[in-house]
Amino acid sequence: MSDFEKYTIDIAAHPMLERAKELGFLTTFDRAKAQEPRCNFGNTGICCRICIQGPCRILPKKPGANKGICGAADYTIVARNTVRLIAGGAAAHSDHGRHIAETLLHVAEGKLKDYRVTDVDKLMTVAQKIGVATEGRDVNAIARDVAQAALDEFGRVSEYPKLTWITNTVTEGRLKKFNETTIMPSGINLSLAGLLHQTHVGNDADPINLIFTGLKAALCDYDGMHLATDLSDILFGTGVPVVTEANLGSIKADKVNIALHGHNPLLSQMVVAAAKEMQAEAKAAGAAGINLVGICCTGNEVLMREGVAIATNFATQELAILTGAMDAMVVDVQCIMPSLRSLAECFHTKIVTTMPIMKIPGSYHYAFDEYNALDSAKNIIRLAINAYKERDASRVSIPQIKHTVVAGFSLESLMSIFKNINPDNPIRVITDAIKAGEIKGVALFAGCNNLKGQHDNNHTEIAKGLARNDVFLVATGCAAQAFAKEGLLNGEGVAKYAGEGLKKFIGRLNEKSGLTADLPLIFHMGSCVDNSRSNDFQTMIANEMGVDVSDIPYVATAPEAMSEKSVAIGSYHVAMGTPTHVGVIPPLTGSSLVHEVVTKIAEDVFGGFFIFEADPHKAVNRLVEVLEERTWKLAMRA
Ligand code: MSK
Repeated sequence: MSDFEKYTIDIAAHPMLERAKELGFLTTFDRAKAQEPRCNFGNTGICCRICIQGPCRILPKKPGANKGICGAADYTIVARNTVRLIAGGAAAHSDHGRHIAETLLHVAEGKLKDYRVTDVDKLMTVAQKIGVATEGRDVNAIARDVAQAALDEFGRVSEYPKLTWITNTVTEGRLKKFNETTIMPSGINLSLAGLLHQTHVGNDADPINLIFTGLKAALCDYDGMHLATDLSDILFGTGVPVVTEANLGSIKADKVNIALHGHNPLLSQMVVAAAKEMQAEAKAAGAAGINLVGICCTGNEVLMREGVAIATNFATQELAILTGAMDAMVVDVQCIMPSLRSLAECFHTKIVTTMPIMKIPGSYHYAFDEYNALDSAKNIIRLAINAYKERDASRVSIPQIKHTVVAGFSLESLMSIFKNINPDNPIRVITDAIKAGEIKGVALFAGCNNLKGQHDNNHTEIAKGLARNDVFLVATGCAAQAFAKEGLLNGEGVAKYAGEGLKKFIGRLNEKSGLTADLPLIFHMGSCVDNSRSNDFQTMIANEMGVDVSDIPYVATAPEAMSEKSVAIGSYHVAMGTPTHVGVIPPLTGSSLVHEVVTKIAEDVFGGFFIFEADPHKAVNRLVEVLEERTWKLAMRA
């Protein structure tokens, strides 16, 4: 096996890695290798850098060095480091949500000419859910109140009222649990600032108290994500099934190629709209038109709503430039490698940063202006068209590898398929299949790529293993993109990998789906923030079964977790009562106490717990075991 094959299972990536080698460019795969061996203190979470007397590294058997200079024990250091990761993730997701809420408010106030409320039905549903009056009111007045309710989530400084989105979207049982355990937040900013205060040097040394504060921050993550999903749907429409394609073969040699990368759909939606208007300009420059492709979660946002193809996911973002055909890469926030800029110098590619909090020295910065959003998008497309004119055709080398993708499964679109089978109570389509033993339950795939393992391998191996075991699969983020690139998001995936029960179940959905394409093996629910769609799915299943979410056979897995956001997502899933697998051993093994709490004791309190297992086959066995245990317990109750 060549080094490239060891790096990634994505065969489209291999020739691009070869090309990088020829150019002498060290990709993220090379940089990951160069970081080995990792420092064991950092790797196990017992390196404390909270104050600048440090770093303090814990040597458990060495008197004096078995604690930090301040006296902090391993469990304090590990707990503090972990909850600070959660705070970072929750801040990123919720700030993304705040930006969308601010935009919706300005739309409702008539200040923005290029945006509008696209999905009025979703606006009404969200308004009713959070207690905003709708009867006889103007759409913009309702939108203003919904946006204001979202913005109020951030600035509240007293402990009451509690966060609106959590209060109105989880089961009664969960709400009671969050209140009893005092992890129910009232204000997002308040909770995150409180956490940073609590973890300051000389503050909280109690790992359990710290973990509970971490869970409170994780619930802020949930709240920010949920409102981001809801308000994005209101502004841009709720995803419906789309057929498109994925992998580097979606980049077109004869077109102006623009990659949309990051997370926030505010600008990328405008680029999609502008591209439709500017095809003639591209043709005048000698191209066959404009081709948009997505990377990371901005890619997932425009895939869900516009059917834009997926070029690749997090770990292979550099490779899109190595095709020599990428004219511009437009980035917004989160998961964007700073290395893109130096790689772009080897080609004609323009890297365009757009947000005030995400700049890369030497790249083009086109400040995103929501007041002139469409014009901002057009300026960026013009930059790409001009770059296309500089493209050296002899340096274009696009791996002709791509797969058909059937995606766009918002919960609404999934329910409309279920409705064709059971018009009176669509959710019973899945609860009946679980009760009948046709499927063993549901698994959510979330999260990133992590080069501590072979790129995309954990995602695909675990998905195939669970599918063979008749588990219904939903996915978001870079996990969903791994599946798209590997051909698992189409009907062929069902034929190849689904067990008999799952095949029968999806077959039944196919008969009544009303779609021209066959349904996929795994249902792509959207971007990272759209994990909230999966949480709503869980809540619906639990309510229909008459139990709490902690009792239903529903698991989550982040096979290649990497970002702080993935730590926050995993943590709130545990608080939601979900057994949550992580395929990378996180930096907390330095404290057996913290490790025990999150993998075992958490189950006694919340019903959810972490499973840390790097081997994909062992992970499948464990997840199936957990699902079977829950199904058995449910049957015993009946
Ligand atoms: S982009 S957070 S690498 S899923 Fe959402 Fe992918 Fe993880 Fe970023």
